[in-house]
Amino acid sequence: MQITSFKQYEEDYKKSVENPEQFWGEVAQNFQWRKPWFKVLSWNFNEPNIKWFEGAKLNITENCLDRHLATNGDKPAIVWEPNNPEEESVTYTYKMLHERVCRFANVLKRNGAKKGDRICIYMPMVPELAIAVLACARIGAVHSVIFGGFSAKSIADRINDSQCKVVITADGSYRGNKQIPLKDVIDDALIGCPTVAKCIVLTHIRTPVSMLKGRDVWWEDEVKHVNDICEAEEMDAEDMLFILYTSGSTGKPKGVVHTCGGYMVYAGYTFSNVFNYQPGEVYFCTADIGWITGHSYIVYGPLSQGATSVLFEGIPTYPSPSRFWDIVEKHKVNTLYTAPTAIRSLMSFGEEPLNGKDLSSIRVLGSVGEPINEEAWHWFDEKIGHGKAPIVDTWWQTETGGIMISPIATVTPTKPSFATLPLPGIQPILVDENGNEIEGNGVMGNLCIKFPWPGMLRTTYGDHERCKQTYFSTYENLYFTGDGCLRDEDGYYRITGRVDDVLNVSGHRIGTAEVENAINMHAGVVESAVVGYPHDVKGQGIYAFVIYPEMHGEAELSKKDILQTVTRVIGAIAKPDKILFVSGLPKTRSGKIMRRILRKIAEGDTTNLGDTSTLLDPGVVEEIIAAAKKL
Ligand code: 7RM
Repeated sequence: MQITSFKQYEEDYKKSVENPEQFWGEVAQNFQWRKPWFKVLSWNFNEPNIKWFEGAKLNITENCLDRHLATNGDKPAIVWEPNNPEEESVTYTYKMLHERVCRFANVLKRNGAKKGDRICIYMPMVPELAIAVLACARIGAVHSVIFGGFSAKSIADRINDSQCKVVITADGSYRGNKQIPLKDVIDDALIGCPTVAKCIVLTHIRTPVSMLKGRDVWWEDEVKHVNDICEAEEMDAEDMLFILYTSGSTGKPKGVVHTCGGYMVYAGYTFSNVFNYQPGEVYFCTADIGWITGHSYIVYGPLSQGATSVLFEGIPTYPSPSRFWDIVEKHKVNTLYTAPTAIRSLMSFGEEPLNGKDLSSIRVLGSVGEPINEEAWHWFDEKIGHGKAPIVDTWWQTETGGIMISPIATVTPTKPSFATLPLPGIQPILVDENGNEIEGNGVMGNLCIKFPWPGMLRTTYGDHERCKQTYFSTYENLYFTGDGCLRDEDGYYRITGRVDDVLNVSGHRIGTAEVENAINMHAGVVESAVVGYPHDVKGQGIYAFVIYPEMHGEAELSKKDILQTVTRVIGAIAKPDKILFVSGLPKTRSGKIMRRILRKIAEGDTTNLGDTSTLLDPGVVEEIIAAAKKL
């Protein structure tokens, strides 16, 4: 099923558009099903109602584990690299991983979890995180992984939204030289989570934690009480596999729902093709499993293809900015898949961290999460790939489940800062504000997809109407991505960034409304408006305009308080980079904040603010500009 020439890409693409059911039916033959489908696809984008491989039965863990045992049981599945390079790395072969997953699946059952139950996972980047995810899938429970940087309140909101019954966590996690007390955070969250009956705690950093009698149990104790035999639950192709919360333009994150069959086929197919993965190669994706990239391209995609996936606990700059290159050298990494923000950050340390590092194993490079600027692209190409490793700039979203627009390594000619061409099965179109298709090349517009693909979201948990409104109502009969896009003279796609009120900070999606809500929770704040601005390393930084009328004492202290509030409400990832106290915000007569103006001010470009005559109080703009200059 691997595409090996550009001609084959063109043929496959053509076939996938002319006969999608035949195309995906054939791709799906490369997976293991308990029972075949009677219909490859039924769909409409109005409700929306999308079904792939209807009638088919499977368990994704049989595809990620069991089916490799006979021939590849002793092959490394996961290579774990700890935060501290002095500690030993750990390798799990497919046989070992299978054994651990089955054992932990039995622990879940022993703690009352069953098919269809939702389970929240809040863990460090350790092998047990992958084991927990796969164990849920093994018994048909729905996992909802929450990134370790989210606050107790964010966790509680997510747990309650999907009524999780079980939580899996650890005492704490390491992040560079910091320790994060995960169990303490969970304890705070669970005060407001009546549905949670059990909390399973892994020992990792050996920090003292409090264990609530009847609710909390230790991972290490539990696994002693069960054996390692656990038959996989038979799942319908359209049964829920997982929920992953993601930010949108409202204050409340949505639980994006992915299902078993289509997601498996799409994650596996795209992994194999985009990275041109070859048997025996070592593949390293630096994302966190708390984000979709980790779900699809650390766990499910690679394991479904029998690959060796490196799982790294730490951060790129600890103990030094050589860390990635040391890992590449140590584990002879063939594919490195990372984010532009990491590349830019490492770039800023110059070439010294690269001196003496053997990067000759690298064959393919990948980028994901945000637009990659040309400078970072060339640095990645020259310094890391030595001009010999194709870069796959992969555009996709939590909602798409897998990579959508991307070069196919060794096949598609690349072009700096372009995600290039749609993968087979993906039909992108550009539309104008009115939803009219913009045809031809050398054009820009809003990026939509006009035909279903197996990895697409099926709903947003507990609120199907919201799924319809957010993705399928802006333009009739189209899935709207929220991204702006250029299609150049060659028909190549370049994603230019979000066109809605969603920020992309270091590749993490953050809704401006969410940050505003958090800031507004501070007692002294009356109102706020948040916009993004260009940031050298993060891609986008967060700029907050805040009305705080009765400031007693120093402004700097109030800023610190606000940052702490945001950290408590959402998590440190949403902390504004700049806070500007203002006496008013630019609003229209109907009370709408004119973010366009604030964005210009945040960018430091106030030469052309456009029409400000519709503002309620045009004078406020001058005042904000003056204050911003002093910040
Ligand atoms: C995989 C992931 C999705 C948003 C998406 C874009 C942006 C992602 C690229 C990109 C330009 C890329 N999922 N984005 N990849 N922009 N080039 N290669 O990141 O749900 O967290 O974010 O990220 O705006 O809509 S996500």
